[in-house]
Amino acid sequence: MSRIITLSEFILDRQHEFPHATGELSRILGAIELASKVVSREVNKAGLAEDILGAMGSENVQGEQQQKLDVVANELFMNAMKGQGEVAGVASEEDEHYVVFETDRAKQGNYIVTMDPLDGSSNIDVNVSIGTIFSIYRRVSTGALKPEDFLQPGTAQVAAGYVVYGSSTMLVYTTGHGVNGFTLDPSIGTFCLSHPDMRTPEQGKIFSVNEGNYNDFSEGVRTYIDACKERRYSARYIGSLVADFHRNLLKGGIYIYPGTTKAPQGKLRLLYEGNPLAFIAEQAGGMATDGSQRILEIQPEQLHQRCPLFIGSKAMVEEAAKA
Ligand code: P6P
Repeated sequence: MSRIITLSEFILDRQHEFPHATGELSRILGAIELASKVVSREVNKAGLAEDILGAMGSENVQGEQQQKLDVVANELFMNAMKGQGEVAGVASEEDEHYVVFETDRAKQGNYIVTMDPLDGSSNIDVNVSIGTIFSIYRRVSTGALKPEDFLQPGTAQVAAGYVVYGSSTMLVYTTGHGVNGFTLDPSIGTFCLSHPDMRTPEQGKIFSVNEGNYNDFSEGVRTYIDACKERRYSARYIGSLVADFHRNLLKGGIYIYPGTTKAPQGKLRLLYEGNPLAFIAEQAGGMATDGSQRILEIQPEQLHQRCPLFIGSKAMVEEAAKA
């Protein structure tokens, strides 16, 4: 039996990959790991726990029905970030404005985090996999946090990752030196290295798109979808970005959430969905564009701005963009 490598051990082993490695980033990733374990426990008992399922009866900044677990997950990640002091503030899908941490230590923090604490949460009640997505940046301003600390292009990310709460709970992340996947062993409460140096196939045979919107897509997108069908590719779309992205990353495929006539910028958010997954896709040999430009090079103007997303196997993203 090969030696178990835990996430904590892996992070420390790779610390040398950072200039001026002082353990700050390791501590942030450690805090995300801890919060992910707690969210995994809550998600996995959701069907049984009293009063944890369903909608809160409130809406988030997106105007979307907040699920109770959305709020729980947001609080868990926020508290984890606040508690360890390297993070000065967090921009979350669940909060209209970025949250500034007021502890003395956090005020000295060199990093900010953007996150979608529980993406696809409307799937919780029907037991479909959901996920957490995060990006980590060094702050660029001095003194009090400013919008420019959060409105950095994706190329400035120092780390990014996602957690998929599925048949198993996996944490997948990159720091710009490849992509590695860790599976939670609930019997010991530890994420263990299960997918070292993940690479996504150059070409795949899976396409993930909500074809219910087909008639609102551009001619180019419709042409590409038709080509996928002509080639008898598999249509796989479960309405949960992290789960669709993770499957395509492993097997090869493309996920498309394009702009439509009604929503030219599509539905997904640049700061905490597009950028972190684009960083991972590129680090695994894949590609991510908005249909014309590299996601990571988009200069954000607003915290919750949307972007069309074409992401996955390089050859497929390139072809879709040319269609
Ligand atoms: P639609 C979930 O709300 C989400 O943000 C992604 O996880 C998912 O891929 C997409 O939206 C589903 O959106 O419009 O196809 O239902």
